[in-house]
Amino acid sequence: MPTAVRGDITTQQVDAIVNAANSAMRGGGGVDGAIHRAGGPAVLRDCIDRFPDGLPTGEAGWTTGGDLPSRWVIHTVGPNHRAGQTDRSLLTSCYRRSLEVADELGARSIAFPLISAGIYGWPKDDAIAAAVETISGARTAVQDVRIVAFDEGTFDQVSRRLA
Ligand code: AR6
Repeated sequence: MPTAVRGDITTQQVDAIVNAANSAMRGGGGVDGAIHRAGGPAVLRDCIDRFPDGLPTGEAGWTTGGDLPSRWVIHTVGPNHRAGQTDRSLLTSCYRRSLEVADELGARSIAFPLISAGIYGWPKDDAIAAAVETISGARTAVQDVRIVAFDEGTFDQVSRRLA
């Protein structure tokens, strides 16, 4: 079962944090911008080296964490609900694939933001349900899985869903 945490994902003391990236994998706004700012240029360099053609929606891949407390950033591309990508299996795939990448890396702790729930406009309640269901149902060796909520209201919603 995941745990709910309130705060900024870039300060989490975990092996890997997950980035809600876009297919181009060259940075952006929201949590993506915060992660690139805190991780420094090594994160972008690694994105360019490892993902010259970007990453498809629903997929996940890793880079260094650069200057972050986390050793790795696992980048995943959520569906853009606002642009009409409403296939929920793409959203659940982001959580499943990120945990698979974490297992390949040997990560023991990971922190997720609410993928697609910001700029990509996935309805918050369902974004939380998708995160909790998929993480809870996944077979993974990761022992500490956190869902990081940026604001108090979202933290309360995630906590209620986990109760
Ligand atoms: N820590 C934790 N959560 C955060 C933080 C933070 N520092 N900053 C934002 N959130 P979003 P998306 C929350 O928009 O919807 C970018 O431009 C935020 O409140 O970051 O998947 C990418 O490059 C929301 O609940 O990601 C893509 O183009 C959640 O993180 C696009 O945005 C996700 O919001 C991806 O949009």
